[in-house]
Amino acid sequence: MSLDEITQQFELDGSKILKITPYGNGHINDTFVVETDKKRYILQRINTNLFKKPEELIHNHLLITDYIKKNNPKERVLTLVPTKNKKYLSKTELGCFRMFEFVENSVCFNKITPQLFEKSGEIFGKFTAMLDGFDATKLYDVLPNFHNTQMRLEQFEWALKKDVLGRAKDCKNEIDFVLKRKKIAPVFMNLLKTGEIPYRVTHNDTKINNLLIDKDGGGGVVIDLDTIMKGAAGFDFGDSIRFGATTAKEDEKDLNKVHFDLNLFKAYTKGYLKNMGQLLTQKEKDTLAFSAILITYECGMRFLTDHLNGDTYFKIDHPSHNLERARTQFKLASEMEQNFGKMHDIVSRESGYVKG
Ligand code: ADP
Ligand code: GN1
Ligand code: MG
Repeated sequence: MSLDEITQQFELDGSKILKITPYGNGHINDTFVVETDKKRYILQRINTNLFKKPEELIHNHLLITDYIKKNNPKERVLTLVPTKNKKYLSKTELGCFRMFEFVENSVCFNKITPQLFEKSGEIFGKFTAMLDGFDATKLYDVLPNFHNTQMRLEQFEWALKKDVLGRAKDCKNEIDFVLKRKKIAPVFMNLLKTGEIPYRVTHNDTKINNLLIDKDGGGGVVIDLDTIMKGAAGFDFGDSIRFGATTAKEDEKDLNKVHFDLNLFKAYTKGYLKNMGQLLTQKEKDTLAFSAILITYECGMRFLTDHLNGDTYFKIDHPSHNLERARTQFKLASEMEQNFGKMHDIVSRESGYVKG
C-alpha cells in the first residue's frame, strides 16, 4: 500500500491528493504534509516501537482535547481526522498512521525571540491550567516513568556497562558529567511520592517545536500530545527552558556557540506564570529553577544512553548525532548550575506578576 492509498483511507476534504511530503523536525514519529485541492493535513506514521498500543494514544488525545473544548469552546486544539470507517488509525504493512488537521496560520519555531518565548510560556502554562481538574486516572500511562530521572540514570548505567559498540571510551567527559550529579536524579520523584508537590496532568515534551503559535500573535496550539500523563509541573517548565533558553540548536556541534540565556529564561518564566502563577503551590514554584537543570541533565543523559546503545531511540542524521546533542545539554545544564541563584530570583520576582 502506498502513502497515497493510506491517505485516501481518511475522511479528507477535497477530491484530489496533490502532494505528500516529509515534514517537521520531530525525533520520534514520521511526519508528512498532505495537500489536497482544498486543504492541508498532517499524516503521521506512529513510532510503534515506542508506542506499542496506538489505540491508547487516540484514547488519551480525544479525552484531553474534548475536555479542553468543553470548558474553553473558543480554544483551538490539535484535531484528529477520522478514517472513512470511523476510526482514527490506519494499520498497514507500512506502519500505523493517523491524520491531523493542519494547524494553519501558525508558525513552528526551533529558535526563538524573547517575545515569542514569553508567548510560548503563556500558552504552555494555559494548557496545563486548562487541564486542572481533569481526572488523570482516565489516561493511559503510555510511557510509564517518562520523567523518572532515577530510572533514566539506571538505563544509562546499564548502557554504559554493556557498551555494545565500544563508544564509552570516546565520551569519558560526558559520562563523568552524568555520574558526578547522580544525587539529583531522584529529587522530583521523591517530592511527588511524599506529596510535597502535587501530580498534575502534564504534557511532558514541551519543546517549542511542539507548539504552533498563531501568526496573528493571539494564541497557539499545543501539539505532540502523545506523552500527556500525570507528572510534575516542573517537567514541562524544565523541558521548555532546556530547549528554548539557549543561544544554539539542540544539536549544535560548536560548543562555543552554546550558552544558557538568562534573558530567555526570564521571558518564558514571565509568560508561564501568567496562567500558572495562581495555580502553583509555593513549593512547586520553589522547584522551577531546579527543574530546568534536572530535565536538561535528564535529556542529555537520554541522548548519551542512546549513543551508547547504538542509536536505537532518537532519529539521527549521522553516527555522533546523539553525542553532540548530549554535549549541548550538559553545557547548558552546567551554565544553569552557575546561574541557579539568579534563576530562582527571577521565578520569585515573576511570581508577583499577576499582582502587577
Ligand atoms: P514527533 O513526535 O516526531 O516530534 P510531532 O507530532 O511533534 O512529531 O510533529 C513533528 C512536526 O510536524 C512538528 O514539530 C510540527 O512542525 C509539525 N506538525 C505536527 N502536527 C502538525 C499540525 N497539526 N499542523 C502543522 N504542523 C504540524
Ligand atoms: C523527543 O518527539 P519530539 O521530537 O517532540 C522526545 C522528548 C525529548 C526530545 C528531545 C516521546 O521529542 O522526550 O525531550 O525528543 N520524545 C519522546 O529533543 O521520547
Ligand atoms: Mg514533536
